[in-house]
Parts: sequence; structure tokens; C-alpha cells
Amino acid sequence: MEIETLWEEVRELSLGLSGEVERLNSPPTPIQFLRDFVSQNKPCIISNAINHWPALSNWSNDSYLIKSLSSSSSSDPLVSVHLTPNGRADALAPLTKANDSLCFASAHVQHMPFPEALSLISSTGSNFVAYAQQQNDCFRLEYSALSPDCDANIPWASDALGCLPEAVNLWIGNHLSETSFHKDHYENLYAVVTGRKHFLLLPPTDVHRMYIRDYPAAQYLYSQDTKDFTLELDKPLRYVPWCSVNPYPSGKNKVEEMEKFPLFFQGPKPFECTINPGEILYLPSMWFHHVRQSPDDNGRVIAVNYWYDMQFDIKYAYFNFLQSIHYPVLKSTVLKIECEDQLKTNSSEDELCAGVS
Ligand SMILES: O=C(O)CCC(=O)C(=O)O
Repeated sequence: MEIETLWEEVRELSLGLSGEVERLNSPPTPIQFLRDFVSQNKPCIISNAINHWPALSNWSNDSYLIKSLSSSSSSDPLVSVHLTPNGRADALAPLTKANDSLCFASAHVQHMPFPEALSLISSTGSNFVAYAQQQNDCFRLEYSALSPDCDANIPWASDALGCLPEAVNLWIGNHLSETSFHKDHYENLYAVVTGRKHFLLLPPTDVHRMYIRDYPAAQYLYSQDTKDFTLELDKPLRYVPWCSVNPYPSGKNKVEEMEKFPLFFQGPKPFECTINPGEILYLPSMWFHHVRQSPDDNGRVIAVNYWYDMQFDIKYAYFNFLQSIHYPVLKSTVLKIECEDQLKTNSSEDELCAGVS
């Protein structure tokens, strides 16, 4: 059977053919959430689920945030801010201007007092984009002074999943912050507080459409002196498997980019949804997601997400098996040969050529 048939059947039998993510007008019961969404590995958007959070009114107010976090009693009064030249952290980037081999570029992470972080996020005319985030339980570690403004967990999700969140993360970005396609091994309850988040979603069965390849890991370094970034390969060199597809190619290479990834651009459209303030997206484990955002009147988007442990069950085993199948055999073989040729002809670029899994 062609893998294309699998993409179609998953949509026909489970996800629906409309390409839309189901919206619930009120929180589901734990049993409904478990039966209709978690066990089917199917996303949904829940409106009116966090209307009682004081965060919805308090967090549009800078003075409130600054006052709460300046008198913070948390163990670490500094917050983590990701700095990049273009808003794209944990994304593919050309290693140098002269060498367009791609690497997996992580942000320059800086720890600073909250008022400074807020001012950097607002300075959108600068040569950097600041995104306050850290996927290490940062809400509970760095922003505990704001905890009375939200629930500590999403009760119906905790009941359904039979556990409390493993991590709760806060995200404060502006219109330039973008998160590239990736997947996580968590059940994710993603609540938007101010601004809007735009998600593109693809089910785990569509893994081959993401063209996951191994890229050399690199890190942005921002110099206060030159006010510029350099990108340095990790030492020792290590490779990160990452999705190759940019779903919004633009500029003169747009057509070329689209032709490189026909399974993505010519296959079924990704599920596209906007999460408004006060809504929660249930993003099932292992779904590929790409995220952009539209800011509120203060130029910002604030969200809190709850990561719950996923079940490493039979679905996980099936998805792993699927991912291990090389498809389409012909295309990846050609790519591998091209890459190997490039390595042979230019030994000095040995370490820079993106690996092919
Ligand atoms: O909001 C974002 O920029 C990314 C969110 C995300 O990737 C996640 O919650 O796993």
C-alpha cells in the first residue's frame, strides 16, 4: 500500500476531511476528552475553558506584570529570553552568508530581569528578535509570582490523563516569533492568554512529508559590542534530526523550495487553526506543529502550555515503525548520492553537509 493511502484513510476515518480542527464550546468531561481526542490522537480547540483565569485581564497590563515579577519571591528572579536575528529559534539556517549549507540553529539564551525582557520583546525595530520562553517548566520556575493568575493544571485533562503536568511553560513573543515544524513526546494543552497563535498541524502518520534529515547543531551568539549575531557549530559536532520543510517559502527561491518538498506541498493541506485569547488547543503527542503569532494591542502574544507525559503505547510503536520506512525510496536515494558527491568534492565542507537519514 502506498503511504499516500494512509494519509487519506486517517483523514477519512478519524480526523475528518474538512481540514478543520474541531472546536468545543466548553470544556469536555474527562471521559469525553479521553475517548474522543486523546485515545484517537486527535486535536481539538476548547473555547470558554479558562474564562476564570485572572491572567486574561491582568496580563495585557505591563505595569501589572512588571510589579508582580519585580517583587517576585521565586527562587530565580531572572527569566530566560531567546535571541535570534529573525525570530526563528530552533530552526534551519544557512551556516554563513557565503555557505548556504543548512544547520539546526538554536537561540542565544540570555537570563535577565523581567522588565528588561519585556523591553527587548517590544523593541521590534532592532537587529534581534526576543522571545521569552524556555521549555523547562519555566512558568513554575521563573514566573511563580504569576501562578495565582492561572490554574496549576487543566483539571479535566489531568483527570483524563491520570497525572499532573510534567512541565508548565510560558511564552511571551511578538509578531516575528516563529516556531518551526517539529513534534514533541508530550500531550500538550496550549492556552492563549493575549494575542493569537496560528498553528499548522500534521498528524504523525504524515512523517515522510516533513523530510526529516540530520542537520549539524549550531548556536547563535549575540555580541553586545557589534550588536550582531554569529552562528557557531556545536563542539563536538553533533547532528539533530529536524523537519526540512518551511511551509511559508517566499522570495526568489519560493518555487524551488516548493519543488524540493513535493510530498508536503502537493499532499493534503495541513490542519490550520488560530487559537484566540481564552482558548486552549489540545495538541496530541507526536503531531508536527508550526507556530506563528499575531500580537495584541501591546504588540505581544502570551501563552501558557501544559505538557503531560504521553503513553508510550502501541500507537507510539506503530509511528516509530512508519518513520523507519524510507519513502519515497527513490527521492531520498538521489538526495543521499548528491550529498555524498558534495562531500567528496569539497572535503573542507565535510562537517557542514546536512546528513541524510
Ligand atoms: O508557541 C510557540 O512558539 C511554540 C509552541 C510549541 O512548540 C509547543 O508548545 O510545543
